[in-house]
Amino acid sequence: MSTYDSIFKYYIWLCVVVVSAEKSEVKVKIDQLEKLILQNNEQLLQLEASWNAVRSASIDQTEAPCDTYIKEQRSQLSACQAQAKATAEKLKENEDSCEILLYNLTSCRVSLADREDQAQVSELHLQLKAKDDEILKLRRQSNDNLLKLRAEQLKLRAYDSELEEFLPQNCLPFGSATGIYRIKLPGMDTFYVPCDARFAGSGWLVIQRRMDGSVDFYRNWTEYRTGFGSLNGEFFIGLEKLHRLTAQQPFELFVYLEDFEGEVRYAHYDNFSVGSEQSFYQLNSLGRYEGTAGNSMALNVLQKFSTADKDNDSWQEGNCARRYNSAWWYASCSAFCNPNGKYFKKRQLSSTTRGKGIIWQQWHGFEETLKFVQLMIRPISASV
Ligand SMILES: *[C@@H]1O[C@H](CO)[C@@H](O)[C@H](O)[C@H]1NC(C)=O
Ligand SMILES: *[C@@H]1O[C@H](CO)[C@@H](O)[C@H](O)[C@H]1NC(C)=O
Ligand SMILES: *[C@@H]1O[C@H](CO)[C@@H](O)[C@H](O)[C@H]1NC(C)=O
Ligand SMILES: *[C@@H]1O[C@H](CO)[C@@H](O)[C@H](O)[C@H]1NC(C)=O
Ligand SMILES: [Ca+2]
Repeated sequence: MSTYDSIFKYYIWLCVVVVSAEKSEVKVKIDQLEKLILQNNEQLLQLEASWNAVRSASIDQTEAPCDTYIKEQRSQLSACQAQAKATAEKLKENEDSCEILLYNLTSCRVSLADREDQAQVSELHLQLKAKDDEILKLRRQSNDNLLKLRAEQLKLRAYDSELEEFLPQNCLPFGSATGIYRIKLPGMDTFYVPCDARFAGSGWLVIQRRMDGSVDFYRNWTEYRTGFGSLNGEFFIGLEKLHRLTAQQPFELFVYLEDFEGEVRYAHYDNFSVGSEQSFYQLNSLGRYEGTAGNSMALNVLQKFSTADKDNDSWQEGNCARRYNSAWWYASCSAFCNPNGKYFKKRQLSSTTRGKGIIWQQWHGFEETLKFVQLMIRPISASV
């Protein structure tokens, strides 16, 4: 009897851990089992009682004829034994079904645990989904921000181009600063120019410089129109820019010269202006000369610009630009200057290179070349 009790205890303990639905199902089965076992108990008790009754009866009837009596008792006993056997079989059946129930309960628990895992997994799925949503939201936000940024960049560019209109038109506003600055002329993109306050006061805009021979100045019309070289070193600003600059307002020109002995001289003109490409960038005016190097540009006034591929000089027989490896407002080549000539690293020229170097005829003639040249311009109002 006590083994079944402990089985029931175990069942009850198991039932506690099972979810309510399964719990009630199991409880019904347990109730049925309980009833069965109670019935068995009663039957067993009855058997015991009737066995005891038979035993006392047999003791009471010792005087009855023994043989028949014993026979009767034996058949009764075997009937009892059969009944006991049947009862034992029933109990065994119950035991088996209890085992099955136990097994089912265990698998029930296992599947419950599985479901718990699944719940955890689906919880993770939910969390993942939430993260995905968050990422999507962030992506949208960052896209929005990108669009906003682009809009701001466009605005900035618009402001920039508005600001460009307020950029200086020459080096005057940069005062005594020496450096490379951005300027803006009407109808033209902004561009950079060197401003130089070292040689002749402040506000000078450098338009040409020779200093070491690092840049080839024997170039064609297109290149002289556009300009070339390095703003930090040797360069030519370009005829179109020269025209646009000097068409705006009157400019003065300062030619700074240095020879190989380190001597410095200058030529200053007070009304420098260059015509448009239609006039072949004619040197419209120079104004009055003043200086220490001599007026070697005098004959260039009202001359067109000439390059090796565009002969606009007044020399009928040939091209001065080709003859002197250069490009300039040549007249008939003689009595001139040649700031764009070939750079020689020594002063003295030979008979074959005569006039082909950086010449300032009124100072060193045709046979000697210069070490450093810088042409600069400045609005006339500044010199007052
Ligand atoms: C045990 O589970 C099996 C299959 O799930 C079922 O067929 C059987 O009836 C169950 N037995 C009991 C005693 O609950
Ligand atoms: C001018 O020179 C540049 C550089 O050498 C060259 O690319 C261009 O074709 C030349 N232009 C003409 C018109 O010869
Ligand atoms: C400067 O030269 C231009 C011609 O290019 C002339 O019209 C102007 O009057 C000159 N200015 C002065 C101050 O001489
Ligand atoms: C300038 O040079 C070009 C090209 O060589 C030529 O066609 C034109 O006639 C010249 N103009 C003058 C005024 O010399
Ligand atoms: Ca010619």
